[in-house]
Amino acid sequence: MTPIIPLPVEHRPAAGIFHLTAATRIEVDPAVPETLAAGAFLADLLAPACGFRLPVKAKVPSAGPGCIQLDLRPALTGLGTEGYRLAVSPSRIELEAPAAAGLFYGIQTLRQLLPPAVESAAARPGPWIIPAGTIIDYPRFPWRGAMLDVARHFFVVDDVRRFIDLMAAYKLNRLHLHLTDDQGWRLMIERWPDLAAVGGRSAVGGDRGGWYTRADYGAIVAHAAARGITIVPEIDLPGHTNAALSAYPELNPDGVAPPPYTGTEVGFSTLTLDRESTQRFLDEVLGEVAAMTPGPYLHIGGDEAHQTSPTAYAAFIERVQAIVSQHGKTMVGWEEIGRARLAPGAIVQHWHSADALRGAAQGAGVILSPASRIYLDMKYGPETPLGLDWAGAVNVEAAYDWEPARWLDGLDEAAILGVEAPLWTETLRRRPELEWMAFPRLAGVAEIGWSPAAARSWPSYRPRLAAQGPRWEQMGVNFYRSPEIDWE
Ligand code: TNX
Repeated sequence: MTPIIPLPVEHRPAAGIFHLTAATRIEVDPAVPETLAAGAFLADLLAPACGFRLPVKAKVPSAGPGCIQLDLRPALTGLGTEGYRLAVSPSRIELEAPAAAGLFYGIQTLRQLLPPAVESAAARPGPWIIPAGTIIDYPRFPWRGAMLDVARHFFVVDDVRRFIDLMAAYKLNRLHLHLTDDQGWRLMIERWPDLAAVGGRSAVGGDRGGWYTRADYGAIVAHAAARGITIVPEIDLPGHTNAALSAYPELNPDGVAPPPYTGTEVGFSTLTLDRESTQRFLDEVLGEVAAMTPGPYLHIGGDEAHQTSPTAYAAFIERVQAIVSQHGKTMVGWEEIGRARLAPGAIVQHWHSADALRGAAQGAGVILSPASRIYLDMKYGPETPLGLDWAGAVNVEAAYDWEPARWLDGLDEAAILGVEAPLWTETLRRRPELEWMAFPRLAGVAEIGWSPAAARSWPSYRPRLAAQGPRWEQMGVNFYRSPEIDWE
């Protein structure tokens, strides 16, 4: 059976092989834009390696052999909003899904059924063979995410696009961007332009800073959307705000802006709620970010506010919660927000304590990002050069071999929205370093979020992961060849 990550719900191999050639057609229903978009995406994906671009044509009633047929079937409700059915026979391929996301995910599966050379950027000879069989597939959790910290070190739009492409290949659907922190503010806010223009200049270690213009952010959002990924922007409040405080003196109680910060300590900065300028800042900044963001979520941080008393902290989060809701968004925050009074619909993100249970007790949904398992910035082992180790080393097996429903004692599985793997960048300065920390571990997180719990196991996963190696080589991914895996 062809190795696929994440493991599909049902995979029944059959006899025979489909040969994809320059004569293969992609058939869609031109009246259904989702099928047209999926067809174009598939043709574009295959073109570089195949050296030909498959034509995307209107489906004809008596479709002959040699076609890949894409169908939107809203009646397939049993597959949920993201599922698909993929049937490969020697003569044709049928991909059907109730919604656009499923078509996209079916294409990602098809991609892994093809030889690794399909990932090549240059034309290769093939043969482009796909083993016959039927796959029925849908995700376990609706939230399958990664987080990228572009605040400690800044990463240009192309780096983020590439990260999105790699996420999409494993059916991840949320990219949380940690846009602000003590060391840098990375998004232009027009009513507070110095947040980026001044607060965006710095980065950890005195490295070059940077920020996204509105157009940059829009480009990231659009690239993600075309791959089924929702951008979740984070404005970290009330702590982790030195960059903002350094850009606007009036945000400081003493009216004096602190210098930019390039170290890696946490928990020393805070905004103060009882200032007129803070209130205006919160409303205008969150308002602009909400307006720029088509997705329903606004992450407000809330972590490690060590300079804020428990009462002031709760008041701050509750005020922010009201503003987020006024701007029509769902509030997401790190687990600490469970200490505030949460409104219905709030989402808490567990990272290392039991605080998320306090959120869940109030009805909040929970995203699991346990640092000791899926913090992609943790070292793989004591010997690996990059990363931090405050949560311990996280090798490939540890990142994969844990069960969300059993992670937090007392957390009902129904409250779990899914998993998200954060990639903090205190020690990571360039794209190849991001990739080295994310891969292979992020593939395992994708499987935890997608595949049925009962079907998952480390012995089943290990060889499937090994089979990703040649694909990543073709894609030029700088992955860590962990000695835990017998790489192909
Ligand atoms: C804790 S996780 C943090 C971040 C650091 C990270 C490093 C969380 C909500 N806060 O500020 O970057 O550890 O691993």
